[in-house]
Amino acid sequence: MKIDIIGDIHGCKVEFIELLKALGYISDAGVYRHPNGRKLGLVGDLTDRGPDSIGVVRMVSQLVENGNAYYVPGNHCNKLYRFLLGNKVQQTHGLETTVAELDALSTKDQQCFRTKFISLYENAPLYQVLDNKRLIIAHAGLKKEFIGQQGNKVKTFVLYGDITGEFHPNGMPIRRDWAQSYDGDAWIVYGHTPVREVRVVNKTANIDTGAVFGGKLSALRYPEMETVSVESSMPFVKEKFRELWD
Ligand SMILES: [Mn+2]
Repeated sequence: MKIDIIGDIHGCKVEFIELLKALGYISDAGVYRHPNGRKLGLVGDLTDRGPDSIGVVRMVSQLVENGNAYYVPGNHCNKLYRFLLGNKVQQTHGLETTVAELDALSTKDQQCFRTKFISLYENAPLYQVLDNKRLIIAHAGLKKEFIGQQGNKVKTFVLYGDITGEFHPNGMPIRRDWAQSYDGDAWIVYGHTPVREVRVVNKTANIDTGAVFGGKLSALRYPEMETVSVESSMPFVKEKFRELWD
């Protein structure tokens, strides 16, 4: 199978469309598809912080419904889902921007968005195993021993990464670099932790190049393992890129 896996979009709809075009996707009245039948893989965190979270969800929802995309949820998707269910969640870390977009919609459009997103989220697996188990997409990655497993430990890992429960002095959660010890046969393609360039370690690829923090929106073309990126129009936020910490 041929698939273009795209990292965390976070409401950057303009960059998303530009990347789809750069990858050769064509729009038929706003519905994107690839003339050679390539599929999209979306590793979650569609919303929050960027300018058009609702527009990105609408596009992805349609792509998944038409069978042109595989989607797995990220931690921001999980939080928006809990918000839409009516749970008490803190409107911070970018959720406040998505909620502001929602508040600006008519009641009917709010209901429509809610139904769409809940359906997208509930129909998504924690991670997708593709191409005869040769490729896995998961928001924050997956350890070899979790492949084929479900449950809360796996859910926490795919949503938040290999966290310790401790924090850096700047308030960011400590995340272990699980990719360094990954020795599985399947490629694990993931996002969640912004890096300046797509980072390949063992058979893992971090494709979150920080679009919403002024980096790039990137796609990894599988099986070619080529990267295609577009520059972000957002202001650069140096402290969001761990490799740039002093
Ligand atoms: Mn994330």
